[in-house]
Amino acid sequence: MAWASVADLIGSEGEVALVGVPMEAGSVTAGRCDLAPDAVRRTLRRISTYDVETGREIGTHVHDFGDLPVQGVAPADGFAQIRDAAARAVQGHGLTLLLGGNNAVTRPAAHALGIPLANVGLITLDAHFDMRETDVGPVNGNPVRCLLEDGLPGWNVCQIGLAPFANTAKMHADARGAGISVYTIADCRRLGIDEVLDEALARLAHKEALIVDFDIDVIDRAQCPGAPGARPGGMPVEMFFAAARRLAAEPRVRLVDLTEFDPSLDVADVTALTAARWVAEILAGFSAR
Ligand SMILES: [Mn+2]
Repeated sequence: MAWASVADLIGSEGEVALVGVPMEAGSVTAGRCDLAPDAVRRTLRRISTYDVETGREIGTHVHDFGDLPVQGVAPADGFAQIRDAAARAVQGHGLTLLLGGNNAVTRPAAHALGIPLANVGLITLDAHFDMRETDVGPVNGNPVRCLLEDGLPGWNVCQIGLAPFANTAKMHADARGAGISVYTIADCRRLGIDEVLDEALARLAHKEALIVDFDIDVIDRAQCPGAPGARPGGMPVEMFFAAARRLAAEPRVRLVDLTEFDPSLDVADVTALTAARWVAEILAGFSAR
């Protein structure tokens, strides 16, 4: 008997929305993150809907909006298109998954909720602050600084998984100065991801809606070769999965993105299978709402 795969849950209607955003332009190091939505959709065929650890099937169906035509489009030029497509998805669905593409997609994602940024909470799982300067315009290395400049209060931001020797003192100082809550990868190991998420969700308890940026480069590079920014010493992949499930179960989380997966760098489908399981974890979390 053929097994049911997560790919079977994806079609033209569902409680959850999926939008592919194959944007690559604006990456600090040019690559092929534009190939990621296709690679993830293909790999979902290899992910069963059954979770042996909980004894539950994923029952959530996914409305796939397809891919936006943003290949080769610079983040500044794709901003309104991504924001508006994500907004349409958010309106009719409890949760929207944006499949990047590079990390520049997080800025339009935050604008897609249709509420003032003052009421939006942003959680990032990312090795980086994404606080590069914005004088070059929006790129994959500065969505958080762009959003601060757009009016997102730093107090609304929790950044989880920052890696040593992968950021600058100025980015760190600016994040602290803006009031951003920062958890390094060592904090995640010391406290455990559940405690870190408890603290982050408590801090954002009064925000009307939350978005989560899952930059896959937060994961240890040995477990995530298909992410140009991943480094040795990063987040263990099981922590990443646990965070995905936990955050997707939180009803105020309205949108999650998965960014920085470059299939052209992948080895033995490690990162494709990780990204596809991330989708399963998100759906399992959502099913528990
Ligand atoms: Mn990032």
